[in-house]
Amino acid sequence: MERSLSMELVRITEAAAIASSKWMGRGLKNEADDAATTAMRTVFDTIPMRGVVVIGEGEMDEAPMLYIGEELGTGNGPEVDVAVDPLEGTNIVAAGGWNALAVLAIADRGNLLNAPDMYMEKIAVGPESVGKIDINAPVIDNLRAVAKAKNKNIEEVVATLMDRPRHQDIIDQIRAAGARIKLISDGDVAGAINTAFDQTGVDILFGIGGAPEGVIAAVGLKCLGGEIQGKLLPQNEEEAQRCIDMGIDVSKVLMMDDLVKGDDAIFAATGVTDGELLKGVQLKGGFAESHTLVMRAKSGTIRFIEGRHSLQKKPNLVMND
Ligand code: VTB
Repeated sequence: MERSLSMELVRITEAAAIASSKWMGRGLKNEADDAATTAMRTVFDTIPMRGVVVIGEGEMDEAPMLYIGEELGTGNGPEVDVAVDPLEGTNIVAAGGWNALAVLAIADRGNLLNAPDMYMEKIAVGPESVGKIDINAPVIDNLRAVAKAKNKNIEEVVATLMDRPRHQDIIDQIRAAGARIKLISDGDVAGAINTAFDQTGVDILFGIGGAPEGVIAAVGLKCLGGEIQGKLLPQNEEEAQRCIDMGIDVSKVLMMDDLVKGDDAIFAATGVTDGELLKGVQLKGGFAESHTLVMRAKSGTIRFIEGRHSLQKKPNLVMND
């Protein structure tokens, strides 16, 4: 896969983030999502690649979503799997909260797990703790392992997880272990990626979120040399059957290479609202400023890119009501 595709992905997530940022705090999550999706698709179709969406937002008849099986790109260039979440955190944008991202990952064709849209239990850590965690182990063991790997006391370790009643048991176990917690309202892709950056102050992600988000986070953590483990959690017969049809044994822990094979993969995320790692889009005087993280697993290069975009010259980024 050409490394120049990294910059093309930046253009795509920047466009999606800018378009959706207009909806920040307006209580209209679908509008924010549509704006991101439309912008993402428009820019995608100018990029030289033969992409197929393997992780998207729905089935074909649910347009305008970027649907699973949709072909993206000009139809020339490398054959890639595409995982998209045009707006990771629609509720966040609607409320003007923290850590909404426009996010995208690509890998060589066939290398991303075609994760069904169901829940996944996850545990994720940054590079120091790789190989030390086990999703099947008690919470306290994982906290101790991370503390040791990062040369911290357990009281200094910060776990992050989404604020959900289903996580109460994990929260209780973290508290009993003496570690600290950062609850997030939504957005466990950011939660997982943040574990690989000291400045975010989080060491480990626990909890149950979307499986597609788990695969996207896995690409990011592969680029960062971190680790995520996942277990699919079908909620009913139909979901259980879907896993069987896909040949996935739900009792099996999905490790990094099950989620994303090999290392020819690229991850890009642009902040829509402010987060610990990326600032959100700032709109001022006819310009939009964007903050993007782009990474390539093969080279391990991590770049933070700041963009300044003239909305006059890029009218397609300006959404009309
Ligand atoms: C999860 C999580 C996402 O939405 O899918 C969540 O992975 C939905 O969870 O990052 P609930 O069913 O508990 O609301 C996000 O937070 C945002 O898309």
